[in-house]
Amino acid sequence: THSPYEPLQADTVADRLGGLPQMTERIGPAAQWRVCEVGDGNLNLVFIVEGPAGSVVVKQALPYARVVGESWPMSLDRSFFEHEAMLRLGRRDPGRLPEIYYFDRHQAIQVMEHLRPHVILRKGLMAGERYPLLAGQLGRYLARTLFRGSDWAMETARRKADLALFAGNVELCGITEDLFFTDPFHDCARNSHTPALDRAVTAIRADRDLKLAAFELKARFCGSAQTLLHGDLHTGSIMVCAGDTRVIDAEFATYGPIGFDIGSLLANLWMAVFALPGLQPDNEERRAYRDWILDTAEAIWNVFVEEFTRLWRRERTGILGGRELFEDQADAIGSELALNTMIEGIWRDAVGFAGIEIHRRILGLAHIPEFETIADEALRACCEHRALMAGRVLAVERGRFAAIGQVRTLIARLEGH
Ligand code: SR1
Ligand code: MG
Repeated sequence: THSPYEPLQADTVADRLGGLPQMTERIGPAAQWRVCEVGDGNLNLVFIVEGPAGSVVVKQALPYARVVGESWPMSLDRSFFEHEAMLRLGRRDPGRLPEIYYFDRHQAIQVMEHLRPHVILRKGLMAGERYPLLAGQLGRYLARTLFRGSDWAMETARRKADLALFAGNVELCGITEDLFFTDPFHDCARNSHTPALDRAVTAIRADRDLKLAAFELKARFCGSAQTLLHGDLHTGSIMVCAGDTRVIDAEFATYGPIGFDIGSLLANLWMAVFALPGLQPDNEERRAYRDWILDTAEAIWNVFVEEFTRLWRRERTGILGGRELFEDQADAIGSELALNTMIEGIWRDAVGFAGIEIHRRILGLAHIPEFETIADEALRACCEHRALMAGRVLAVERGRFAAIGQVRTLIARLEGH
């Protein structure tokens, strides 16, 4: 008895949603709403709805990929998985996601908190803004959500139920499998790249070691259901202001390796550094900003390790709690050895996934504005090529980065290239 799915338009939002108490109680009567479509992502419609008493965000999935058009149909179910993931991630790190006020599965509509004065982190970084709380809040977000969705924290029944639930997000998981790990490394019709990179691209597609690394990392992504991932944690999925950081857009949520979200995020920070010569003049200020981004990436990882360690010591109550193995015998050393092995594996994965994320953002379907807005093609190609060289080392030699400071050394070496 549901009315058939219909995409919202700015001038139909009041008619369609004006009867919802979740809206009117929060922002006032529909007759006084002002509605503006602001979505600039690859997939969905996003409206800001302002009333006399406040404002909310309305997000609706389209039955196709917005970035391509109706020729790429896409299931509305992603909205259901996004909603389920947002609820879980929000519970695992309270306050770090927008509050969700309403969800309509059939119309694929979510109504949520309008974050103000937040901006998309990617835009803030392109504008040269600094966010003092960013690293701490994101490092803890990563540790809490990734630990608390895993076998270390969840008991068997809930964990298996969630694994089965999110296994249903097949369509978006399949997009990640293809767009990250396969498309960039062969001549796929969905790909595009800066023409001046033609020779580098030919070399990449003949690079057996790199393709082997992509293959191994794809196998890791598909076969290692360590935790519930956000699944698309780039700087466009984070909103920030001076005092707050929020994570949005969890529609690619899936069970996967802990290092995936971490690597995606770090890669986008490192790409922001490689894009700087195309976005700002070369001066002291730019060099200081570059250092701030690299410091932020390092601090995110360091805070992640610190918080993950705290959770490991205090909250290990799940299937892999291991208390019988270690604590019953007061084997604190065994427990710490297990933790260290885990963190080393997470880091190795994160480094490798970062290398893959860099490739797919320069060679695949979904590019990033840091590079795309560099009008001078030769300069853009130079920035992208340096990032690709870093990405190759990260993916192929992911086992040789003993500490995150070594990535900084790699970046510095390539900046002089
Ligand atoms: C067709 S979807 C392309 C990309 O946009 C999303 O934001 C994800 O990053 C996805 O890979
Ligand atoms: Mg998104």
